[in-house]
Amino acid sequence: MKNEECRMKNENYPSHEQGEIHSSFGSEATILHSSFKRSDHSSFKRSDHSSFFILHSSFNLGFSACGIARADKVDEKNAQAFRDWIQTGKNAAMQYMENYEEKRLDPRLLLPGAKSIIVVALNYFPKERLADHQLQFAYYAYGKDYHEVMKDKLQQLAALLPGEHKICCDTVPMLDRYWACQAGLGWIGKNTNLIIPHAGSFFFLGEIITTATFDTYNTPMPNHCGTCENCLQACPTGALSTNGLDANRCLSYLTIENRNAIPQAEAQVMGNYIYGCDRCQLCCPHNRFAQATEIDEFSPSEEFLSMTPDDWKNLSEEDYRRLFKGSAVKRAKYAGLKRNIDSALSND
Ligand code: B12
Ligand code: SF4
Ligand code: SF4
Repeated sequence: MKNEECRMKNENYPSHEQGEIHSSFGSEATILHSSFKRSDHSSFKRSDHSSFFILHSSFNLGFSACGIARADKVDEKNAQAFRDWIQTGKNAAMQYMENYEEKRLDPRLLLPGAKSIIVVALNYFPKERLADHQLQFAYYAYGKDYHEVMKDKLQQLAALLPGEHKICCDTVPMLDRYWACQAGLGWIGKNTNLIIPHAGSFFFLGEIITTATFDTYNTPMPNHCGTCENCLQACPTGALSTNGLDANRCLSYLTIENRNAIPQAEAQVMGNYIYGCDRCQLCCPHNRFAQATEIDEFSPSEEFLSMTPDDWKNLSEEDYRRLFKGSAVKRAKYAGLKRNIDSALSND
């Protein structure tokens, strides 16, 4: 029933033509489809203030969506929501989230003279996936570390801009999803992820803060979650509520960022996920639009795809280093991944 309601919502999306930039949300969205062929754009000329030039260039670099917001303070409602999240300890032990609050809530403090924020999305939905009987990794961790891939592409995009700029992908205190909303890329779902219409949420976000100004800016779009609550129900730990996410209970936090034992209550319901968790995205009806990424760096290796529970159980530090060379999985460290494997296998 819930799914049905979402589907009906989807049918209310404005229609769009194949082979065109999806701009049917007007200034709300600047979303690129794979049907928009790279070769079609050779005639576009560079212009320092053309948002379309940036859009076209971002597509050629492999980004799936791009929008531009005016650089400004985070609005008071969202700034307060962020402060409340910290004050109520929902950031668990991620103390870095408490740092640089002033800059996080006003990106103009990150780059003097900042006028615009270009936000891009990079698809990571994998072509090949682990089979259901295998131990699971969140899709975002299948391939190479996204920070490197994103940084490299953002640098190429930024090289086309006049003036000063600052590149951001996780390493800078920014509210990525807030800015993606402001730049019209999508809406923030009840699972707290940024959802792109007709594409879903399996996207990384990145930004360029720039002193450049543009001829067109994007604006936020309405939320299309409707009455759906699939993600709230699918979360095995109750980490999600209509007030957002409590990292203390989130398996993504507990299996990646957390350096202590996984609390018993959460360990018992982690199922076969040993790194991150995608349950609140996999159940989302908007992710039925997900299409496999064309970014080669995000493809999993043969060795990774063929790992059996026994292979994971016997994983040596050397195996770990080989399997996850250049991968974001290094964040959990060998000891963290071993902890997760032991926890998941003890549930069998
Ligand atoms: C800390 C962090 C985590 C923590 C906490 C997650 C959380 N929900 O806050 C943990 C470790 C749990 C985590 C998990 C995951 N993460 Co993470 N994480 C971050 C990080 C570094 C900061 C997020 C943050 O600021 N949280 C604080 C809360 C309060 O902020 P917020 O959720 O963004 O909410 C604000 C806005 O959304 C705004 N808002 C709410 N509604 C609306 C509506 C409108 C119209 C507007 C304008 C704003 C708005 O209000 C809030 C307060 O300001 C970001 C990178 C970054 N710098 O932003 C990546 C990031 C959010 N993570 C990402 C990913 C991929 C994941 C996982 C999917 C990985 C996985 N599979 O295991 C999970 C998803 C879990 C989930 N349901 O959120 C991506 C998300 C991409 C996307 N499409 O949304 C990001 C953006 C990294 C990136 N650069 O791509 N993550
Ligand atoms: S990532 Fe998993 S544990 Fe965290 S909120 Fe989503 S479903 Fe719940
Ligand atoms: S984010 Fe949650 S509530 Fe929104 S459509 Fe997806 S599953 Fe439903």
